Amino acid sequence: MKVLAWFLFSVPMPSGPVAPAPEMIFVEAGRFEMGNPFEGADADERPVHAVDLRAYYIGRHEVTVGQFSEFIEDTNYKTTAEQGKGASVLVGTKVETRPDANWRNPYYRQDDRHPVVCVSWYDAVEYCNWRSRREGLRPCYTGCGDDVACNFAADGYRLPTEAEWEYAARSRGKRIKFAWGDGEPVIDGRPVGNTKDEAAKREWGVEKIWQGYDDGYACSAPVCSFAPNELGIHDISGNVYEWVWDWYGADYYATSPVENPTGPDGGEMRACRDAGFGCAIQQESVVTRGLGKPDLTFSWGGFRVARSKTIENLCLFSSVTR
Ligand SMILES: [Ca+2]
Ligand SMILES: [Ca+2]
Repeated sequence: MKVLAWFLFSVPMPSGPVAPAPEMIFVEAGRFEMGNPFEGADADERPVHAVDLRAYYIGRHEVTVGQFSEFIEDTNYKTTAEQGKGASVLVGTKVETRPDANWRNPYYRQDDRHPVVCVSWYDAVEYCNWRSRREGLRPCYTGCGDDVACNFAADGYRLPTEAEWEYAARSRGKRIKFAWGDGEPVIDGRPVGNTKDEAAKREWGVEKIWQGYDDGYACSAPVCSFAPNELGIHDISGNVYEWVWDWYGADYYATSPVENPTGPDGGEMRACRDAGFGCAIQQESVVTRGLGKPDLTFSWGGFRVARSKTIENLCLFSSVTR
């Protein structure tokens, strides 16, 4: 278990031109062994257990600053950080909570192609519902605060479940540690992931890095800067942490249903996956579980979207999925 150091609003129907839909990757249905089969696994990553998933779609990349700014411009939504909470940011070798930190001001340079960060789980859910309405789809989420419900039969956007995230990150459940395989993030001599690397050491002076590996980015990288995994999904290892739908349950793997698990019925923490650029990725593999309070906001955490495979969206995605 890697503890991450630490209400929904009614969004009006959008008006104006419809922005391009997020690029989605089709993930075929299948069964896999979810959990950490490797030596040194944390207790919450065991037992390894069978999971059957129906087919779904997942974002080709993390939601970007450009995509998120369309949501804000359309709704005037105030993110959790902008409501006065601020966000945790990297200041030298330290993590500090700064009241003026938010997705517009993560304390490092970003442009529209970078993944949006400093967004809470609540912000991610609101984005999903807005995106659904924007495209005339049925929103998946109802309710507010800790009583949000997800309709997985809806054709709109939602967060992936923890199982969906892991299955996609492992290229349909392969026994691998990282999206690129088991070794260092280099394929054909080229870096394939934004990790806590030599660039981070140069920028911040931090020592616990992937020694000798240099991806060129001390903070976030533009999405799709590195090669995707076998399914065509970018940055599912590296760049930023990603919120998923599930409440976090430390012992959930022991009781998880086999068919399409969606996490515990309640809790205090939401699960998140992957490793941000600020984390030592050797300890943050595709089977490692993360968690945080749903109002947690930090400058190395964002999200990607998913959609259920429904009859309605089969045709819609035929030209943008593989
Ligand atoms: Ca890096
Ligand atoms: Ca990521």
